Amino acid sequence: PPGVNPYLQKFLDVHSRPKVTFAGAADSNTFNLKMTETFDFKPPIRKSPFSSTGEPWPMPYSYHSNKEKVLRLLPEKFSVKVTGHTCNILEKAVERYNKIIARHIIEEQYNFIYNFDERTRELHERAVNVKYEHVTDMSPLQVHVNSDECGYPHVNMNESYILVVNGSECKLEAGEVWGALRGLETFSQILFRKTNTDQIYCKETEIYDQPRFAHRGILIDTSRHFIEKYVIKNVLDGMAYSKLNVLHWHIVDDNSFPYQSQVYPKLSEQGAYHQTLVYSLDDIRELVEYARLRGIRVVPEFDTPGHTFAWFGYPELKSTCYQRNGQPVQGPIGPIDPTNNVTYSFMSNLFAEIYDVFPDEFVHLGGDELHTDCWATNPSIVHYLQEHANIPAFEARTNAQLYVNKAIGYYFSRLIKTLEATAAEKTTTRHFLMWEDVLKNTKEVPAGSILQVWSGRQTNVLNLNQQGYRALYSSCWYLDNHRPYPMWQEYYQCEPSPYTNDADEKDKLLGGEACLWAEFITSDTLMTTMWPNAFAPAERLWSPRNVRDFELAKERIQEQRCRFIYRGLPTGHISGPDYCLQYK
Ligand code: CP6
Repeated sequence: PPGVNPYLQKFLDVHSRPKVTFAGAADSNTFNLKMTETFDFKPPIRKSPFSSTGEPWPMPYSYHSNKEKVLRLLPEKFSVKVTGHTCNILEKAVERYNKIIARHIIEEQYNFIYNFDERTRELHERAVNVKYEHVTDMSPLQVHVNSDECGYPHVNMNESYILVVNGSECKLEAGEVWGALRGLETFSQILFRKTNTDQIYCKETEIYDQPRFAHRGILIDTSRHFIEKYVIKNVLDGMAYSKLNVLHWHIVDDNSFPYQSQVYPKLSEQGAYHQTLVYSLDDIRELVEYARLRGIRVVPEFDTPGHTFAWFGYPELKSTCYQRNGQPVQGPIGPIDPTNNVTYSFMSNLFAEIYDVFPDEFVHLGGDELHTDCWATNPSIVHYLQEHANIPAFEARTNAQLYVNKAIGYYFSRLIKTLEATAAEKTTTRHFLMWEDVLKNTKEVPAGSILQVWSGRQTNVLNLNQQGYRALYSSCWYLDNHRPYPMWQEYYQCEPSPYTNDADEKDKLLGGEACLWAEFITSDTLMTTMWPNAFAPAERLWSPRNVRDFELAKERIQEQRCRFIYRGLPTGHISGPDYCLQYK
């Protein structure tokens, strides 16, 4: 066709090439290469070269802006003034956001930014669509925090804030420093730059904001592939830019044990892929502090009794399973032995160390995907559980699933009692998260536990709640599970809550997590697989439940992707052809 895009022409030319023949094929297999994609010839809307039209992601609880009235921020006159309580979290955040807001000024990179042709300028201005007729200068941003709390973030932290930018004031007010962090992020997002000038602008804006859910998480898995420390920091930056507040660190699993314990060094000596592919306790402290400064909690997961092949630098923890011929199964395979006293003293010592490096009140104990076939084959385990836990031995033969579920119940109630006592000895408190599997068919899960739904739908949340447990939802946000390519719209449409009433919802569904399991990602591909897909759960978990129209969200999500690129975070495409202008 006339005027065809030259890139597309290359694809079309494929049809006129000779057919590809495979030499040696019996009956001369011939392959026709086919075009299956249909292309939309509309040129994409050019975004701001500063990847910004000043629209926030996730959408605030209440957001009003006035395109008729814009304010000009002159970097040399602008400053952030802390007028209320301050502390190192706030001071460091102000430093970070100053740099994000005026990086081009600080780094004297004007030339990268202002060299745009007329067409780019016009398209940008059309996208921003504001009137520059009544411009006034912006006053310094006053940040006022009403409390002096400045410790470690927690599930009940107050993340709400008010942000007002108009001709007479520019003010961010928050009850706690956590709200100030979220508000500074929003402030940095509603600024945009006028093309071909060095000026930053902001529409007159009034925001009242608060999260829908308290627990807005991302799961990373450092067992299947080792994830470099700097990549984890990138993840934490991306989380801060998206108002996500829990890093669920699935740190060990069958494939490797990169947690370098000092009390039990053989765990990583024998379980890590390599002695350089470990996280020392200092590495962990560094990451936890990096997260804390961004209002992000780090919840470690030490998954037991299944998914533990990498733990058997201490073979005494392992259950022996037997084959039909009575021979024991060799190798690391086999869950942790729930009937051995050594198991519980080991866990107590290990978790005492874990509590030291991970100050979060929550620890994830795993409990997923336990295979049904080991414990029932071991006569001494079956005998022990009959004696000590009243689990009928005949069920081991007649109903393997029921048997293993009851056995998990025994293991977890004893493990949790042990780990609660360990916490008490250290005069600290810990609550426990587990995968939903732990609850199936057993009533032994201690009340107050939080269960994470990863395979079932919202009805599983209801079921857990009816049995007295609070829930986290993840099923629809398996970010590694996309085929043939990610569709942010699907992640975005997912509604985690079975409730329509806020009070029930807040009480029973703590929030959700996007899970990025690492079988098929590495340190080098983690970021571009996680983002932009995790933008979708980030908005679902922060914004009110009626913010769910992806037609309305698509411009903003594109802007968020470009914002990440502009801030230096590797980020993938928004399910299809698109682009961001990049500056290094
Ligand atoms: N590892 C662990 C995994 C998964 C789970 N636990 C998993 C299961 C199914 C899918 C993706 C990941 N890889 N320890 C389940 C919670 Cl589709």
